[in-house]
Amino acid sequence: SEETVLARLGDGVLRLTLNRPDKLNSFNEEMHLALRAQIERAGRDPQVRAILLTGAGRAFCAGQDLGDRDPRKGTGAPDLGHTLETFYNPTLRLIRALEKPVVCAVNGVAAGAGANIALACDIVLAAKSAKFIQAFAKIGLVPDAGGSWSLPRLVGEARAKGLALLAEPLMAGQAEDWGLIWKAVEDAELMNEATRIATRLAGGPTLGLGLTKRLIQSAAGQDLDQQLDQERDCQRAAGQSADYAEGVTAFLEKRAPAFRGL
Ligand code: T3D
Repeated sequence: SEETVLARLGDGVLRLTLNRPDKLNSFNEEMHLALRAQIERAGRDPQVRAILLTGAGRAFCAGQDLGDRDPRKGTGAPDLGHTLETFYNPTLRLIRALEKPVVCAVNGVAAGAGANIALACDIVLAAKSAKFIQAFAKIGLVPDAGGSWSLPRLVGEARAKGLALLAEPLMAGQAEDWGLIWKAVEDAELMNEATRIATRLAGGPTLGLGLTKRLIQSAAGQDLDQQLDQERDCQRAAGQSADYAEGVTAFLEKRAPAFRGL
């Protein structure tokens, strides 16, 4: 059968494409496991220095494949707590814990868990025609895939509640204005721009970038003293990297640094 996640490694960037376009790249179990395996590989493989996540066809991802949840099949109410714990939550945790940048190119509609997986990524670009929909309320569910956590942090409680309770589409441009995502770009430019950013990150000081990601993510859960302690520890580690020595040397020699991710 066709691969549910296409993976291609080049220039240090692992490009992952959700690939169930007929179902708007909605998640079935196979796609969950394929995506998870690729993110785990990214963590292990030193050749991978950034991830670029996108979708095939006209959508980014429509969240859970509701065909796999058809109540008319008479199998009784599913245990969605179990499916979150088994499928969505591990992927969310992996994206956040990966000490390498994850760029998301939202090429079309991102709905339900599809929207929230995009929002878990480190740099989110979206095509201007793309929209974000917290679709859960339309079918009686709650925001998942980290959405109830990331939305209020990204846009504040008023907008988070508006998005989650009303489940109306938010266009990419508005998402940028609200600080939900990094940038909305012209549709025709999306993949060029996302590739440019991911390639630049992949050529960066990977250890320092990974520690930077960790620090920014820690901030909301810590007070200033704790954060200062963590900055001290991370800076100590960064200061021992070969890329730091290269960065300073290149500066003093007035040339571009050649980071190796070490
Ligand atoms: O279950 C658990 O494990 C708990 C976890 C839940 C996480 C979740 O994500 S819950 C939320 C699930 N997602 C949704 O509720 C979104 C459903 N989809 C839509 O609302 C719309 O499709 C979109 C707004 C995303 C796009 O609308 P539009 O008009 O551009 O396209 P369309 O015509 O609705 O969809 C095109 C096809 O994709 C269509 O199939 P067809 O008629 O061509 O055979 C449609 O049924 C299919 N499709 C779209 N989304 C899903 C889907 N098929 C299965 N599951 C989907 N989520």
